Amino acid sequence: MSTVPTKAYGILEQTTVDSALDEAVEQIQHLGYAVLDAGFSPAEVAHIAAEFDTVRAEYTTKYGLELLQSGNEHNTIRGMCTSGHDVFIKLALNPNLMQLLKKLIKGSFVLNQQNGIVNPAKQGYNQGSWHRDLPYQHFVSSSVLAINALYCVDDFTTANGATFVLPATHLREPFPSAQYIARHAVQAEAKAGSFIVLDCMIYHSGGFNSTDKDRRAINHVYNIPFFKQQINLPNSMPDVPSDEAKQILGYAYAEPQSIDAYIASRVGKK
Ligand SMILES: O=C(O)CCC(=O)C(=O)O
Repeated sequence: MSTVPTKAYGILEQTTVDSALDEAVEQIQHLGYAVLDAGFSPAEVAHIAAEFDTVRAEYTTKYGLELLQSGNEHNTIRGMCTSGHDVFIKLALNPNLMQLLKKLIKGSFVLNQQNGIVNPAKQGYNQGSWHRDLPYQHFVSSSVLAINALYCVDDFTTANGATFVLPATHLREPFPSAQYIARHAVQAEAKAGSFIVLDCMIYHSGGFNSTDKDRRAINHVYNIPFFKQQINLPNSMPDVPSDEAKQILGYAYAEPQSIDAYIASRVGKK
């Protein structure tokens, strides 16, 4: 391959970036995905992995494997931040991620869901199909509506089914042709302790895990407050200290239960 040209002509405007964060922002805007380091020490990465297994075991005991299997829910752990293990609330408020989201989403954003995801060894699973994270939607938006930050509990490798993305499909309405998919799908490898950050309108799919070990991840969908949460998280979460955390976790946006409650919520607001 010849070297990439550095000269240009006819340019009136150019984006400038001076940090890894800005590079990730630019890549997500153009291609729909990027990898972001969460900034954890190896001990913190290991702690999250251990807590993941504890919560998974508690969740499976609570609901029962048979029941979870009957709804194809046995590879998903819903609402990890409601588990009582504080590390998942901290993960949902990760400072590097918050900085990135503030650059990508105009105005406020809310955590829509935080779900543990297991890509099981040699089986296939419910995320192994192309989808958008605002599923069933065939429009594009001039500004970002929602972002999925998929935290890698384990290294994501080609062998263990690292996430496939179809670059730039957040910018076009239809699902692309089989030919486009075969030619342009990219598998996003990433180290444990990273987030694979996706514009929620990009088509993506988990890959097949051909290793002997489950591949674990935790998805975090954040969206503009116009959309409701997948599950009402504040209802089953311990109280959180700061007002900003409350806002991001959705305490401020539960819909009033009645007109009376709505009117009461407006009192004193112009
Ligand atoms: O497990 C993966 O690689 C993909 C997860 C996914 O598709 C999702 O969180 O929407």
